[in-house]
Amino acid sequence: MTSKNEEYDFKWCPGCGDFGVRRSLEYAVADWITQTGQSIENTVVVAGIGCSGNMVHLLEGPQPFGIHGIHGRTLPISFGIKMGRPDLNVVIVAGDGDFLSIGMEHIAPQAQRNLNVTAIIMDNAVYGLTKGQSSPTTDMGVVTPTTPYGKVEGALNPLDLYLTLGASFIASGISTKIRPLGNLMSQAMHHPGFAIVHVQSPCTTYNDNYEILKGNPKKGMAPVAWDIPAEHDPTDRAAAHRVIHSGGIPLGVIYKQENSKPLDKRMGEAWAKARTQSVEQLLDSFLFKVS
Ligand SMILES: Cc1ncc(C[n+]2csc(CCOP(=O)(O)OP(=O)(O)O)c2C)c(N)n1
Ligand code: SF4
Repeated sequence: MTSKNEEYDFKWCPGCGDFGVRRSLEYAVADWITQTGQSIENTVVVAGIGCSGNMVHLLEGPQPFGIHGIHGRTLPISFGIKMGRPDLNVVIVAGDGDFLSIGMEHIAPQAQRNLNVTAIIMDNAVYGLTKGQSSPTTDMGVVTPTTPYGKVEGALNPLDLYLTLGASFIASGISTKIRPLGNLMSQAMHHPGFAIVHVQSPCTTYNDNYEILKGNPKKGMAPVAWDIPAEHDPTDRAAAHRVIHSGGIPLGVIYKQENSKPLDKRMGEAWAKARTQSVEQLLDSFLFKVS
């Protein structure tokens, strides 16, 4: 994709949080181009399946490359891209259903590899595209089409999961704070390693939780989302753990591993050690020799 597909007829519902996330991503990609001097074609957006994944078709302005693959497989696709072209700025856009349910098994290996990509996860706590079924982040007890008597499982804490699995950069944002969210995405793109920006992006049709997140003083409702204080040291893993377990939704950079070495660097070092062999030597090494 190098030009916007005008014939693509998918539209987000009015007020969908993904509009804000898109704007933030456009700012972050523009910043990336200014700061690195790379062309827009050096950025590749790898999309999951869901309303959120449709972002790859709905970006405004200059277009990066884009891949709309299969449900839950943004990470393996990104892994393939980075193995072939480690120089590309790979950005994943996916929903909580795509990334944390069907796609969950891929997070641990890529975190351990420290794959150098940025994953932007739009969390609306439902499967939006398929009409509001419960997702891993839906709270226990919530009634959805797949949980008509209330969800019986607990809700996953994605930030805790990312920290446990070894992601080397973890940030949390909200779709209503467009510039701060764009700034988190920029930091994630510049981080050398596996960076996740987990975004609260409400679904106005199936789970409109804007008021819960932002609060409503007229109704005496305190916001659930809160800004991480400036004193927080994101390189301190124990402090990151405390932030995640402080309750509510912390907003800002939670964790950033110091001296993070991405997979492409490690691979380069391994290749440098590898012995070069001629075709004859290689074939010879497979021969079964009888002495
Ligand atoms: C293998 C496979 N299983 C199921 C589906 C159906 N499906 C499409 S999108 C989706 C969930 C989307 O939820 P989420 O990732 O949270 O994105 P949202 O639509 O909420 O942005 C599902 C289950 C599919 N497309 N492919
Ligand atoms: S169904 Fe929900 S997530 Fe999907 S476009 Fe509409 S508001 Fe957004």
